[in-house]
Amino acid sequence: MSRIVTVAAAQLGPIQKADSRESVVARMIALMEQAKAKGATFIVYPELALTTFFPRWYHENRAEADHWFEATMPSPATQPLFDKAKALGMAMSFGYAELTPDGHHFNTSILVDKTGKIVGKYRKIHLPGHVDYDTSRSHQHLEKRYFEPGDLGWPVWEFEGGLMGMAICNDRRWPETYRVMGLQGVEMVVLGFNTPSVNAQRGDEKIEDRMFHHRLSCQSGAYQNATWVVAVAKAGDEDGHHCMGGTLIVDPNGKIVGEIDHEDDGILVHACDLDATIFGKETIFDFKRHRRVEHYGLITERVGVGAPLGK
Ligand code: CDV
Repeated sequence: MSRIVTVAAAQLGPIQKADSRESVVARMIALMEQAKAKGATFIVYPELALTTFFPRWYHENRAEADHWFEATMPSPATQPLFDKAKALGMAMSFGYAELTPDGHHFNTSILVDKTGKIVGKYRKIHLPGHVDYDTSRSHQHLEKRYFEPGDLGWPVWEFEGGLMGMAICNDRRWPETYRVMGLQGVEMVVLGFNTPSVNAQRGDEKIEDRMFHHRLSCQSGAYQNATWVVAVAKAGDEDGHHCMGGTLIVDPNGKIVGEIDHEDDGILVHACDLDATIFGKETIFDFKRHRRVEHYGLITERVGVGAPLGK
């Protein structure tokens, strides 16, 4: 039986603060129709797909940020997206800010099957940035203020005939993200990102360097775990703050098989053969034969290192 998943990486161009959820959902539906026309059966949208990247905006009163969050999913504004996905028989994944019934805030992604049912949820674990307003930065990145670290780990799901996992933006830079899923046999990791093209703490860093780190992270995660990686950007200028693009799909050999070269709404479609993961999983990255867990204790015992010698 064929194990091809034809996936559409659905990049969103900028979303301004003033843009409504309804207007964004209309753009997502337009991308879904394009994806369907190109033969995709699974569409992946970015992190915090429904709104601007609001953690760049500081609210003294944290609760004032709650209007960026969804208290239900589907919500009235996203119901048309779920309806369209069901009508087209399209599975999907997208990110949003989640407010739970008991008042917790997460940066969340979901997996939705072809019938429109939510079958998987992931809450972002590696939250970058800071809690308080930071005058030393060129811009704010307040994810640690507005979100709690995810509490669901990195499960994988049987989905679309394979083993699927999710991550969100900064997670893609951490080998632990992929390895925890790799140890469950993951065959495709889907993730969305909002990456400012300027490093708030290092203004001379070039966008080329930031793209290099993005590709390096996704490619190494794919290769070292013999998995497909689908990474989807929200790109372009949001109210004067620029996010880089770089939506791409990486094969289980770590090679980029396609990349979007603009910063607008657009799709990248690729027929991903899940059986292409088997060779790596049975040879160089056959974890059960080659891993030496007796030497890995520090990975979970210690969070970080002290100051380097000489400081
Ligand atoms: N949304 C993110 O997690 N962005 C981070 C930035 C702040 C470095 C990223 O890793 O792309």
